[in-house]
This record gives sequence, C-alpha cells and structure tokens, in this order.
Amino acid sequence: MENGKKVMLSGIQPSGELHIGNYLGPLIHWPEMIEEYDCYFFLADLHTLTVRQEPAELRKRVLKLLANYIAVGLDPEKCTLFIQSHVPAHSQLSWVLNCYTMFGELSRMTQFKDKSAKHADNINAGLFTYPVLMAADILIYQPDFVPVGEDQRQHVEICRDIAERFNGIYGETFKVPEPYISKVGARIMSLNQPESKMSKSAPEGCVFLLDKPEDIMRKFKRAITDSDTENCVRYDPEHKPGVANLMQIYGSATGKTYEEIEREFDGLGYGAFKPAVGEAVVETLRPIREETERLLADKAYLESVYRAGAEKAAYVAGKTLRKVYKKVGLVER
Ligand code: ATP
Ligand code: LTN
Repeated sequence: MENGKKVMLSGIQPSGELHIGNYLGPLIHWPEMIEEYDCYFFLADLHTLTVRQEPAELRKRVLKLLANYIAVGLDPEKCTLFIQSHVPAHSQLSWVLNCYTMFGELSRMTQFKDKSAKHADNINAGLFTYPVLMAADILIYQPDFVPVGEDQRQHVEICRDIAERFNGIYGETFKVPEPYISKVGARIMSLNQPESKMSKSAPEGCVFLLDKPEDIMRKFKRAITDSDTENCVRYDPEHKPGVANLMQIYGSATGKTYEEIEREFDGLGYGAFKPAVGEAVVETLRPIREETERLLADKAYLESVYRAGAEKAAYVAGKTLRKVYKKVGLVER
C-alpha cells in the first residue's frame, strides 16, 4: 500500500488483438481506478507461451497491447505498466507456490479443460500450472482487488485458496485479494454465436479494438439476433441471447441501462437497433484506435514506459519474494 491507497492489479495476455469483450468487460474500468488505487497493470507474456506462438508476432503484439493500455487511458505517470517477463520475481514466486497447490485443484480448472480440448496436440505442463503463475502475479503485489472478466473468477478463487493455505502454515504473508467483476460487460458474447463468449480464438464473432469503422458496422449489421418473430428490443438473456448481448454492448458503450435502451428502441425493431449499436461502438473505439496508432509510431516512448514500469514493479515484487523465501526456510544470500 502506497500513500494509504488500496492496491489493484490485473493483466492481459498478448495472445491476439484485443476485442470489445476484453475492453467493455474489465479494461474500460481500469482508467477510472488509477485515480483512487495504487494500480499495477501488466502484459502476461509468459502466460501466452502456454500456447505455441510465432516469436516475431508475439514481440509485436506486446508493444501493441502496451500502446492499447496507454490509449484507453492508463497514464503511465499514474500507474505502473510493465511486462510480466521483465520482473523475474513472478516466476520465482510461482515455483514456490507450485509446491502449495494441489494437482486435484488444478485439474478442476475449466480454462485448463477448455484449452486442453482446443490444443489437444500441446497439453503442456505450463497450461496446467497457468493458474499458479497467475496467483504469483497477483500475490506478489499484495493487491486488495483484481479486476477481470467473469471467465477469470475461478483463477482468482484458486489464488485466494493458495494464499490462505500459505498464510495458514507460515502466518500472515499474503493479502487475500477479492475479484472485481463489473456487472454489465463481464461476459460479452460472440456476435455470431451468442451462446459462447467473445474470444480471440474464434475471431469470426469478435469486434477488435483496432477494426475500421466500416468493418465494425458490417459486423453489427450481420450480428445474430434471435429467431423469434417478435423483432423487439427486450432484455431476456435466456430466450433472446443475441439481443441481450447487443444490449449489453450498447449499455457498456453508452452507459445506458437496459430499461433506457428498451424505451429508446420501443417499436423500432432490430433493423434500427443493430446499426445504432455499431455506431456507438465505432465512436467509443475511434479515439483508442487513433491514439494506439500514434503511440506505435513512437517506439522509444513505449520502451521508456515499460522500463520504468518494470523497475517500480520489481522493487515491490522483490520485497514479497524475500519475505516468502525467508518464511519457507531458504537461506538468504
Ligand atoms: P480469449 O478467451 O479471448 O482468447 P483470454 O481468455 O485468454 O482470451 P485475455 O485476453 O487474457 O483472455 O483476457 C483479458 C481480460 O478480458 C480478462 O480479464 C478476461 O476475463 C476478459 N475477457 C475475455 N473475454 C471476455 C469476454 N468475452 N467478455 C468479458 N470479458 C472478457
Ligand atoms: N489469465 C488472465 C491474464 C492474467 C491475469 C493475471 C489477470 C495473467 N495473470 C493476474 C489478472 C491477474 C486472462 O485474462 N486470461
């Protein structure tokens, strides 16, 4: 805790282009947090290695994601932005925590089961211990809150279990963090398959942050609504998942409630609603796209940001790591 402020931390994998699920879910809320909390936001490049990557592509994506972070409003002067692999203490703590995490608990992780099914030819140990590295990422900064999307709740829960287990054996060492999941936008669904979450691994249903306005409009005009004959904008996720998802996206982009949206499109139908959602998203993303492009042209600036971030992060992370090494009985150098 710095200046008595609560601590907040989160990360995103540079595993592909950011989509509006990543943005309207967790990321959109991060800039407002930097005023109130002591925030750490990082790029989880080590996690990305759990799935085979093209090295040159991965390097480019890291810079792009950093530019995205700054473009959405994460001012590097007001929060700590860094690259996970630049702070080796994460991996060092991860090893220790591996020895306090059970095979059975990791086997229950739904992301592990999903990703093993998707990458059946590469079910590597990193994919299995992914949540332990994530727990290390978190616990090493002693945060109060971890803002993520709904799909990451289980990983924050196992992180809490690991922290409590460790604290139970060695006495108070880690703060046990809370997940921080926004009500609207926590699970944005695919535009062409509203029963599955919008995901980089299914790009057909995604709207990407850097998509051109005409592509965004086309994607929304083609978005699946519902097979009912009602043609009425009404929030009913069970019976009308496609419309509910578009309402969620429109609500996150404009700040309007579901009742306000229903009233706005009363009697107008999907033909008016879908382009309106497209336009709201275009306007929300326009400044982000322009600012990302500007930042990507200034590599020296991006470099200065991640260097300074790593230095600040490493200082805090080092303190926790030393404390942990000492508690478990490793001899100090
Ligand atoms: P994906 O499943 O899209 O390939 P991922 O699960 O590896 O990606 P990241 O890009 O690492 O996700 O996720 C970054 C953040 O975005 C996480 O906090 C995650 O919970 C959130 N997130 C991912 N997809 C969605 C979605 N469809 N709706 C809301 N939040 C999401
Ligand atoms: N697994 C997360 C990315 C991630 C993360 C973290 C999020 C890695 N380490 C620590 C919050 C805190 C994901 O979004 N797929």
